[in-house]
Amino acid sequence: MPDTGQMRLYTYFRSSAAYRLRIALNLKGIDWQPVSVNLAAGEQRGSDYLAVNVQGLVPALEIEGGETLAQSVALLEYLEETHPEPPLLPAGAVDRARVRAMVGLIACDIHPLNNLRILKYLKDPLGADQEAVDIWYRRWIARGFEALEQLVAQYGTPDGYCFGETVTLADVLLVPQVYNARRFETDLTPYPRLVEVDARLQALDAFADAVPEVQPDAPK
Ligand SMILES: N[C@@H](CCC(=O)N[C@@H](CS)C(=O)NCC(=O)O)C(=O)O
Repeated sequence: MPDTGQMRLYTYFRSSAAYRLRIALNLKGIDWQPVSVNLAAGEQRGSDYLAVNVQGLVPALEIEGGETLAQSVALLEYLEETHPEPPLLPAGAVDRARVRAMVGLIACDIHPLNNLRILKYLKDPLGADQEAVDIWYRRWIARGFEALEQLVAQYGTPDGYCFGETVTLADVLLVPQVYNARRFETDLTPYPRLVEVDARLQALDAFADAVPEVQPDAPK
């Protein structure tokens, strides 16, 4: 594509990994444009998209200058380094590690187990029915959220977010994961702090504008 100096996000309205990037791009006030990859139609496995991201996963981000990068957490870190305002990591090394631990809890220990290709594989060839897949899905959210609830109780503040008083990368990952949890009817009553922080975040424009249902590729 010609270089317009604008970032392009390869996204799908329902992809929670792409949702993270939509939030971060909005928070940082970056001018970006969506390029839709229809995961339900399998476009991520087509040769056009594989030329963009060899893994066949969204998101991918075409940066100013035309290079394309992949992996949502690497992309979030890239944005943090190149567009430091507003910061999405705290100042001290220990605090940054704590926020990154929350990010890892979601990005490494919940999300990959519940990805579309994993759910499909559970059904075929492994033979799980939809009920078993739903149980699997909710189990890994519950294991992660039980721990995250405690971390947010420890490091969040009563009127703040996952970590302290300002929005961090932990919040950028929390909201899409709570969205997924609700979509699969996970019981969230054991995680009152996560629900509270999620509601506070959703009231912010950067988060509201990133919601799957308001994306141009969402079904009308
Ligand atoms: N670790 C990757 C995961 C990306 C990922 O799993 N993306 C999902 C959507 S949320 C996807 O493209 N799935 C397509 C598929 O499973 O075929 C990241 O954080 O970017």
